[in-house]
Formats: sequence, structure tokens, C-alpha cells
Amino acid sequence: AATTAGAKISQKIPSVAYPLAEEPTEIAANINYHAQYSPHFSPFKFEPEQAFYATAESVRDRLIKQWNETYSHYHKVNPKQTYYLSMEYLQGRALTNAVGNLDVQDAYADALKQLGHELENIVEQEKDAALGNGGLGRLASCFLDSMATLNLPAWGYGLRYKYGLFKQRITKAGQEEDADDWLEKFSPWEVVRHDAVYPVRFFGQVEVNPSGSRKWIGGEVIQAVAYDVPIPGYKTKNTNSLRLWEAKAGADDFDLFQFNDGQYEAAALLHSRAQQICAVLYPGDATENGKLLRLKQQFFLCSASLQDIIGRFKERKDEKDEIQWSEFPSKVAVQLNDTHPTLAIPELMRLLMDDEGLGWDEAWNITTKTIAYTNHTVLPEALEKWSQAVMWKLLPRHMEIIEEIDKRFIAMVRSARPDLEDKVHGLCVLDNNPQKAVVRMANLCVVSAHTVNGVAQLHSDILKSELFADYVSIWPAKFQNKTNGITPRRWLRFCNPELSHIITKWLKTDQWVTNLDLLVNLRQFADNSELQSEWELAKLASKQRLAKYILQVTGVSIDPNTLFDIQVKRIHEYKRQLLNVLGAVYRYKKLKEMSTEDRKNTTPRTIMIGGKAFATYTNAKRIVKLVNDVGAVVNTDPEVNSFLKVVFVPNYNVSVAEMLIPGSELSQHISTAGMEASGTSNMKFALNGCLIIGTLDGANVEIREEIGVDNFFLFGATADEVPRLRKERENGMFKPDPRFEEAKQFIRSGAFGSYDYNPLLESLEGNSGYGRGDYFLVGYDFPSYMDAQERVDEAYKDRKRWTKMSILSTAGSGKFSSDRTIAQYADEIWKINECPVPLA
Ligand code: RUG
Repeated sequence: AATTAGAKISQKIPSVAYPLAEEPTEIAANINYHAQYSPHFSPFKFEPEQAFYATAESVRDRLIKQWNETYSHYHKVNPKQTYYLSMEYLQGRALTNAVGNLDVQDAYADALKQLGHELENIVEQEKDAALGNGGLGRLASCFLDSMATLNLPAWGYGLRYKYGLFKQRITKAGQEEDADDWLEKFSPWEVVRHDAVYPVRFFGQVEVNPSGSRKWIGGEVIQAVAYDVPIPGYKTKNTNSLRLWEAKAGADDFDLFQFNDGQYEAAALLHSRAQQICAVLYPGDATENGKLLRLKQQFFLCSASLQDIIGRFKERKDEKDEIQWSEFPSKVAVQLNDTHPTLAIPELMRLLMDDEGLGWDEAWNITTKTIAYTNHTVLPEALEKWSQAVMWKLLPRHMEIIEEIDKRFIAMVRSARPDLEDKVHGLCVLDNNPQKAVVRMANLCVVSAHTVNGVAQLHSDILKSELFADYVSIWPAKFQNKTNGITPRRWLRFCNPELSHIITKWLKTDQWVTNLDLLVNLRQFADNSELQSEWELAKLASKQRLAKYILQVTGVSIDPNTLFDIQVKRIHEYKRQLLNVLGAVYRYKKLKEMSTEDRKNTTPRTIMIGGKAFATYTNAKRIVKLVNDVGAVVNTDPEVNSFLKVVFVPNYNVSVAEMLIPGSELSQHISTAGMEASGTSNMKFALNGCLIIGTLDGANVEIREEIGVDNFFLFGATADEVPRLRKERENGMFKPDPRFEEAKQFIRSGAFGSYDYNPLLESLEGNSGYGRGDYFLVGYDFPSYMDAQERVDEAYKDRKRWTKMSILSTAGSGKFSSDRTIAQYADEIWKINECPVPLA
């Protein structure tokens, strides 16, 4: 384990300060220095790729300086710290963010010019760090940015996957997946810490000592090695860490004898097992092996992180002091990002009891005061349940602990709340159904965490009234809401510099970048024609840039004078991209039927849809194929293609989002009400002056409240109507709208090719069943969706009104800064304070 024993860097002999270049000429010299003396390529080459790595290394010097100062400061002050445990981070690219947060963007741009390069081209050389699937991972990354910007002493912990989220390729067959080898060359941002290495055990057995104490022994032991990524705050010295664990076999785990005997694979068995752990983000879990690997990943993250956290706690005690374990919760807050790191609960119990010698009650008291849990979904299939048999095999000591937690919880309920007797079966952690006995991870989290929060008001209300209702009656104070947010740095200041400059000009301050509530002051200018024309010009410039990008990646030419309508997110039936496509199909059919004169009175649109479908999610992949097939026909139909285009944007990721969002005018957030916990891209679009068409779901509800109901195109059933509508459907009482039937029929007619879309369309038909019987109510919401789209078309014709609505969208987005969200977590859950690194 990491230790601080031994000599520290001498305080008496000052280290020579690395001179950080300030002037562009010095910066250029520094970039040159890195190109020559930190070589990764043949000498004397300085193409954009080499320039990127040298620039990143130059920027990294600055980050490291601030980073070390931050660590020392936290070490000295020893404040309570937050540890954010997440299996996913969607960091995207780091260079623009780093020079922006360090406030050296212009100097680096000038320096690169002197070297014959443009910063905006150089940043595009960087590969996205896509260590996450979607909203949950991107939220974690926004949170890290806000924690650093708010000077909060906090760490992110995750896994250093070798392959991030797959790259999506669109072929005639639809979506195909390629591995994303983001570390193919190397990441210039990470720093390996050879002194932060911890053993993580799997399998084995529990040994009972004569004293009654228990110890987990045997099995296989893999080493977790820390790779740290600096997280700079915006215009502050505080630079926090994202610590990503890499799995390695130990030095002794190579059997030279076996190797020399020709048994090469056997000789390096543990090496290959270790490599598997962090090989891919979300290994396919259709097989037992896949499930076991995912569970190993989760435990690996939890165990390494907690050993590190405990090590830091022990290290920061006063030299002469005894360790005061009761102090642990006043120094450590652990946030579980969904149930994925739930194993932190039994692992903390195990480390405290078996390694540190604490009794159950003391360990439980510490664990429950330390751990908080965020729920991000109510979808049953996303609420994790692990087979008890697999858990006993992989983590026998943890299963003992989980059994004990459950036993004590049940006893507590029976004594304190006998009225809940018939609910106990649903509330307890272990589901002992002999057919498939499982551990219910969400239940374990709720039983053990001091706070449980949802991610938007509606979602938190649903958690309280439905999913966790009985727990609420036991612990009413445990449940909170923390509406998600996004970082205004990446999602406005850096991705949309044109609009940012206009905002700064009209607000006469750039303080909005860290105090997003100031945007509300734009409201007074919403009718001002000078602002409106500047606003429109900025939007047009972003649309032109986007059109260029779309042409480059799809070959489809789109017209920046049409309404840019975008839906980008993971492809899922509940997110209802199918509703969007059916709407597009209906629009296309009507345009075909219209006279040339009538067509001219319509609002020309470019519909862009992007997102990745999980590789084994058949219906989601069919939707991707359908969008592409519809696009292929519509975009080449000379009669209508100046009034409608349908484009599938391939390989949607953070960088693509940074390009799309500034150029958007309408975006679709159209999930079945009650199913999208929050959504965060809705916030990014609104912040960039894009209008939303959406249902009353997730954060849409709050966005609509903030920007004004007149500036939001609302449609669809509400969450409380959904159960009744599904029942009515099951009872055969649903009568579909003729427009809905017409759109489906048009697809069935073969208008978009010969692919068999029947299975997909049948999921919208029949009367019942998940994935059949229109569980997601596409048919029910279709007419009100089409009506809302008509209101959009009308509104867009009045450009002054549209621009005003756009300004009001930005003006009303202040609440959705992740700075606000994180300040609330800090005050109301973590109880941590800011710890700014002194500027001098
Ligand atoms: O689906 C949710 C989004 O609604 C939400 O905005 C995001 C962040 O809170 O988390 C998403 N999510 C939920 N991603 N994975 C899950 C379930 O593991």
C-alpha cells in the first residue's frame, strides 16, 4: 500500500521553480522545447499532431504546478473532502478546457500562430476521452469541473479503460461498432503514480480466527495503479484530481519457470486476467463471464478507491495522535454515482472491521455517515441486481457483510415498524428467490447511505412516491433532490465563443461564467433589435460551421437557412427517437402530396438525429437504420429536399456535441413522461439559445418553468397519466390517430427501402408487454407531438419572435449550472467547505 514513511522532499533546499512562460514568444519556445525534449515522434516534424502533443505537455506543466500546490494546501488544511465514485466519466477533449480554465487561451493561440499553427485546428487533434456511456458519465465530468471551480476539496475516482465507448460507424447495415483505442498513442494529461498502488483481491475464502475475527484470504490479487488526470478550476488555482485505476499483475506474478518451459500463457495468467479488468467500458454482460467481469470492475474501483481514501485519512492525522476513527465521517464524504459503486459499502465495512479492527457497530456508524447515493433511473432493467451465487464466489466476505446488513435491517423494521411486515420482502437487500437469488444494489444503497438523491425534481418526487416510497416512511429525511446541471465553461463559454462575447457585451461582465444566474439580466434586452441581430448572426455562424461539419462526415449538404432541429442522445425506445422519425416521415409524405406553391409556405427543416445504440439492443439499432434509410430517400428527392432533410450524425460524442449545440435552433427531448430521470443535453441546448420541444419529463419540467411556458413547445401525456394510458391500451381502448397510422403504413409500403421494419413498428402495436403494445406511448403522444411541431413551424416564420424566445431560453438557463448543483451537494449532502489555494 502507499505509504508516506520515509524522507519527504526537503523544505530547506528549495526546488528550482520551473519558469512558466507568460508571453506568447516564451510559450512558443516552451512548446518547441517539448517537441524536442519530450519526443514522441521523429525529430524535426511539427505537423498538427506533433504540435498538439507538445502544446498539451506545455499546458500540463502549468497544471502540474497548480496541482501540486493544491495537494499541499489540502494536506496542510486537512479539510473534509468529497470522493466521487463513478464507473463513468465522459471527459471529451481537454486542451480547450485547460487553456480556457487557466486563462491562457489567447497567449497559446498567439504562440501557436508563431509556430505556424492555429489553436482551433490543434485542439481537434486530441482524441475524446470517452470513458462513459452518456448522461451519467458526462454529469460526472461536469461535476469535476464545478468542484474545482468552486475550490472544493474533492476527488473523482474511476477506471482507466483501455477502450472507451465504441466508435459508431454507419454502413448499409446500420450501426457497426469499432473499438475506441483512445490511448493508442498516449494521453498527455495523465500522470502515473507508482506510489499509489493497492492490492485488490477476488475469489478466495473467509478465514475465521480463534478470536472470532474474520479475514478474507486466498483467491487472486490484482494491483490497482493510480493514473491521475488534473482537473483545473476556472480562473482559480485549485486543480483537483481525477484518479483512474489501472489493473496490473504484481512483479512476482510472472512464472519464469513455466515460461521457459514453453507454457507462455500459463506463465502470464494473472497478467492477462489483470488486463481484462480495465480493458473495456461496460463489457457485454449477456454471458456469465461478462457479468463476472463487470462485477470485478465495480469492486476494483471500490476497493482501490477506499484503500486510498483510508490511507489519506490515516496519513493526515497529527504525527503523535492516535487515529480517531470516529472522525472519519467528518473528513470523508463518499458519493456513489448510481448503484455501480455500491460495493463500496461492504468494502468499507470490511476494511474497517477486518483490517482496522473496529467492531460492527462502529464500522456501520462510520459507513452510514460517510456514504451517500445518487439514483439516476427508475427503469427496472437499469436497477442492478447481482446473482448471489456469483457474489459468493467472487466476494465471499462481502456477502457475509451484506447478509448481516440485511438481517439487522429486517430486524429493525420488524421492531420499529411492524405495520410494514408485508413490505419487508420488497425492502430487504437480498432477494432469496431460489430460482434466482440476487442482491438488490439499490436497496443496499438506500439502507446504508445517509442520503439518497434523485437528479431532477420530478424524478426525486417519483423516487419518493413510488420506487422508494416505503423507505421514505422509515427515513423521511434521507431523501433529497439535486437537479442536475452542466458546466457553463465547456457548454457555452468555450463551445460557443461568438454567443459568449455577445452575452458578455450586453451584461457588461463575464462573471456569468461562474455565476450563471446573471444570465437572467438578458431578459430586459430580449426585444432589443440590436441584440437580436447580433444574436442571429452568431447563430448563423454556428449553423454554417455545423453545415460544413455535416457535409464532411456524411456527404449531405444542408442549408443554414433552414430550421436546424436536433435530437442527440443515446438511442433508446423510451427516449423516442422513433417518434421523431415517424414525424419526419409524415412531414415528408405531406410535402410530397403538396403543390409546389404550398410547399413554399412551409418552414424548411433540417432534422438531425445522432446517438449510439447499445451493441446488443436490437430495436435501438433498427431505429438507427430507419433514420439513415429515411435520410437516404428524403435527401435525394429533388422535389422536397430543399424543404426537408433528415441526417443521421454519426459517432455522437462530446466533441460532436460541442459542434452541434451552438448551431441548433430546436431540440427534441421527447421521452415518455416519467422515464427520463433528468436529461442534461436539454440544459445545454437551452443555454445556447435553442428552443425545446418536449414532454413534461425529467429536467424539462424545470427548464420550462425557468425559461417561461411560452418559450417551450410542450406536448404529450404527463407522468401521472402514463399508468392509466398503459392500462387503457392493454384493455384495447386505444384508438390511434390516422396520421400515426399513415406514417407507419408509409414505412411499411417500402418507401424507404426493403429492410423489414415490421418488428420495430409492431413494438408500437398490440395491446401489452414491455417492448410491445407501445409501452412507450409513441402512438398516444403522436398527435399532440405533430400539433406542437406545427406550432414550431409557425413560430419560426416570425423571426423576431423566434430570436426573442431564443434569448429568453439562454436568459432562463441560470439554474442549470453544475456550479449550483455542486454547491447544493456540498452544503446539503457532503457538508464540505471551499478550500481555495492562496493566489500568492
Ligand atoms: O438516463 C439518465 C439521465 O436522465 C440523467 O440525466 C443522467 C444523469 O443524471 O443519467 C442518465 N443515466 C441513468 N445513465 N445511466 C443511468 C442508469 O444507470
